[in-house]
Amino acid sequence: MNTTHEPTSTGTRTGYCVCTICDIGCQLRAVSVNGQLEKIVAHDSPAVKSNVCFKGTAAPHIHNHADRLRVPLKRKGERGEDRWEEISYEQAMDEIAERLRSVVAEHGPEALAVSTSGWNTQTTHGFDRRFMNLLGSPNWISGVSLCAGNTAAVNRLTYGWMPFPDIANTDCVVLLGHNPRKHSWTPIFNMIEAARKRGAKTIVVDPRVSEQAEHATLHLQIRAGTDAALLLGWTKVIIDEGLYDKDFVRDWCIGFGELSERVDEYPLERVADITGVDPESIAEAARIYATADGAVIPWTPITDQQLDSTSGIRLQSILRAITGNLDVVGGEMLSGLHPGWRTEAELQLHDAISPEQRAKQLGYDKHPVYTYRTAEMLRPHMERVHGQPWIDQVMGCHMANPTEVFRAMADGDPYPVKAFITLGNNTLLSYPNQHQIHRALLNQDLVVAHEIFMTPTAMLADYVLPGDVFSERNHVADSWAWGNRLTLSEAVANPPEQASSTFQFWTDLARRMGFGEHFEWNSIEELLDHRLEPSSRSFADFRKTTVMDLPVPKYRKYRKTGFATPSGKVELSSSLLAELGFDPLPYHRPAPSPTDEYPYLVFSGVREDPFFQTGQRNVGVLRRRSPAPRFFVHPEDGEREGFVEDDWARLETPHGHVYARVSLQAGMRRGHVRVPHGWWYPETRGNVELAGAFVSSDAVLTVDTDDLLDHEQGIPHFKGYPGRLVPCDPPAGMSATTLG
Ligand SMILES: Nc1nc2c(c(=O)[nH]1)N[C@H]1C(S)=C(S)[C@@H](COP(=O)(O)OP(=O)(O)OC[C@H]3O[C@@H](n4cnc5c(=O)[nH]c(N)nc54)[C@H](O)[C@@H]3O)O[C@H]1N2
Ligand SMILES: Nc1nc2c(c(=O)[nH]1)N[C@H]1C(S)=C(S)[C@@H](COP(=O)(O)OP(=O)(O)OC[C@H]3O[C@@H](n4cnc5c(=O)[nH]c(N)nc54)[C@H](O)[C@@H]3O)O[C@H]1N2
Ligand code: SF4
Ligand SMILES: [Mo]
Repeated sequence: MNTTHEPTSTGTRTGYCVCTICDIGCQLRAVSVNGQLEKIVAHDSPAVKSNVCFKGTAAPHIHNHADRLRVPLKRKGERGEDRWEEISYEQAMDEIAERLRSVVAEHGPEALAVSTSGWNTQTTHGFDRRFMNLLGSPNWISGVSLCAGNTAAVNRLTYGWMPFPDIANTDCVVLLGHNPRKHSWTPIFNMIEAARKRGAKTIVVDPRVSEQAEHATLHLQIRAGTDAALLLGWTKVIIDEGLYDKDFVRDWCIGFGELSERVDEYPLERVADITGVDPESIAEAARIYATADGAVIPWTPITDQQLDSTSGIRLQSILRAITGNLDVVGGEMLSGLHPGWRTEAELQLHDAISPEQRAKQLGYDKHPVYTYRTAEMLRPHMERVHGQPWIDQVMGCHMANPTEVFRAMADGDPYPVKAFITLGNNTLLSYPNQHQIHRALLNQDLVVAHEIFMTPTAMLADYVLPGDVFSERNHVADSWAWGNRLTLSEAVANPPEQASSTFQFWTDLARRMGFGEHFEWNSIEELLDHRLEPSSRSFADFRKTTVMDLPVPKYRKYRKTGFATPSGKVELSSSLLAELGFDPLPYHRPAPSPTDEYPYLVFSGVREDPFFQTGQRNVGVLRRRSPAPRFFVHPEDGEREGFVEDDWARLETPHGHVYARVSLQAGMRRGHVRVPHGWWYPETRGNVELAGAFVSSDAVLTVDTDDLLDHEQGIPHFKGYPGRLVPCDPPAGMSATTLG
């Protein structure tokens, strides 16, 4: 193995690091002593010094954790038994290559699937896709398919780009269930706070009184899962009252007439009925938004996880456009690419995989919106406007559909997928239908996990490779081709024993698989030199001169280039959706309603301040802040079901059940239950199956049958599904210390 790090041996060293504990990527300063991360200190620039949360400052507890994986492990015994043999990195890589070769020989290259969200491994420099494209597999999936990745793909349908909100200059912020807090997406929270102080209005749409709702100009306490209906109502008010930007609509939009007809189907009374919000407040919110001097609807994961997700996301795009907020100060910036930087998409080599293999991508036929199929249709328009054919915004623009991949892994339908590599992603808990994912992993000939801790997913692997962390690798963070900022991240510490980067993993695997000539860089620094080449500077130059590089924004760029859509205009009625056989206009699709048997509307996916997604339950300083998972209900609902604060409950849906403590919260909308994401119990490893992966994970509650997936993308529905709460004892096998 080539070492990818400059060893940092003795003495104290301070560097700029981009934190990857969550996906927002604050730039911090990290101090190491004798090659070990000592502490995180605030940034020295006043502009960003408050962009740090208590997870970021806990980095030394994570990076120096006693449970950090240090050497490659090979499975002993049955899959999932969690018994291991330590082996050398060379042996692990030789054996992985050998097994992958036999899977490909037997089933074809499409039998390899890869899952990575890329945030925490600090991107793979596109090497995962590069490897797969050279091999011939299109089956790359990611947690970003439930997050900003799929949002980016859907935004591109309407105007060819994923916009970034100019919160710093805006007059109005709309938060559709998005709830940045002091310790959750801190930079966005800080920006919203600053905007509020300047007098910007905030509109919060949320079934509960969230932290953001408490300070909002207007809070619409919506019924979960009905955001698309609400936005159809807003659009109708804006059109009926003539509050749209007539010049922009005339000159730059197509399909306004069809859109007007569609929203006529959603008069305020109907929208009020669906959403549970009174008609006056719906209209008032629409007016505030449309008449603001610059307004933004920042990306939200809420509409990424609903039955009519594509419509919900499209409606946000449509509102941005018809109110004249695209690519203007205080509106939504269409940044374009950084001219001095090679994007991941360039490194991914999407022309290396044949069109026939691309068409085998799982999801390509049935749920095509974020697959290669739509990317192929957008290709000439991307090239025309942005100079590159395969731009991959937020990694989400040519993914396979996870549900279809897990089905192929579990049942060989429509063809077998028999090798699975997961990097920095706790796959078992991170998609819907956990039982199917479990069967899928059990049915593989090869599973590799690249991880920093022994997660339930890693326990199901044949080989577990120890990963490095952000304080141990050099990097230039881009903004996933969403924004165009470049940010320095420096190695200040040494990785443990045989831990290494995902860059190294793909390079070493490619060399063993016979296409090493395409992985010619011998270190991350060499690769960074290559990526920075268009600006004629090396990584060493960049590091000497630049902490953060943010090109001066240019506005209304579409006047020169048009939009990157087939018509060159903003497509209010989407020609791409029509060509793919879907409704080209947005609509509301009702989700299953509560019943006598399952009387509550459950919404899952709560992010807790001390943890990122499924991580950090093993980090004492963070776990003590939230020792056990919690269901949140309105006090009246809680009392009716016989609960007092802190009682244990079992939440049951027709598909599964999970356990957590009950918290009574007056701010909850009645009839709703709020459920956290990502819980497992690392401390029960060895005593409870897969360290409690099935005890409290929200992925157990939902399945991904067709009736519960968004049509166009195949996105699962997490926001508003029927369930019931049953009093119970604490889950079996959990000790008092575990449960706090
Ligand atoms: N500490 C911490 N911070 C994080 C993360 C983390 O794991 N931990 N994860 C990061 C990631 S990847 C993401 S995607 C973001 C998510 O960030 P947020 O969007 O802020 O997610 P939540 O904190 O779950 O808050 C979502 C809000 O949406 C409301 N909501 C639920 N269902 C609906 C609905 O159907 N409609 C509407 N309008 N509102 C609804 C909830 O009541 C809640 O207040 O957080 C990021 N920040
Ligand atoms: N059921 C369900 N599924 C969801 C969601 C949900 O609410 N419910 N939310 C969705 C959303 S919004 C998102 S953003 C995705 C998030 O999905 P991911 O970002 O993939 O998050 P995790 O699945 O928690 O996996 C992260 C793993 O990376 C490991 N890790 C951390 N740092 C490093 C590193 O430097 N190197 C390596 N090799 N590994 C590292 C951690 O130990 C952890 O196990 O999940 C999505 N999936
Ligand atoms: S918000 Fe916290 S965890 Fe996320 S990048 Fe910033 S410091 Fe790290
Ligand atoms: Mo996310």
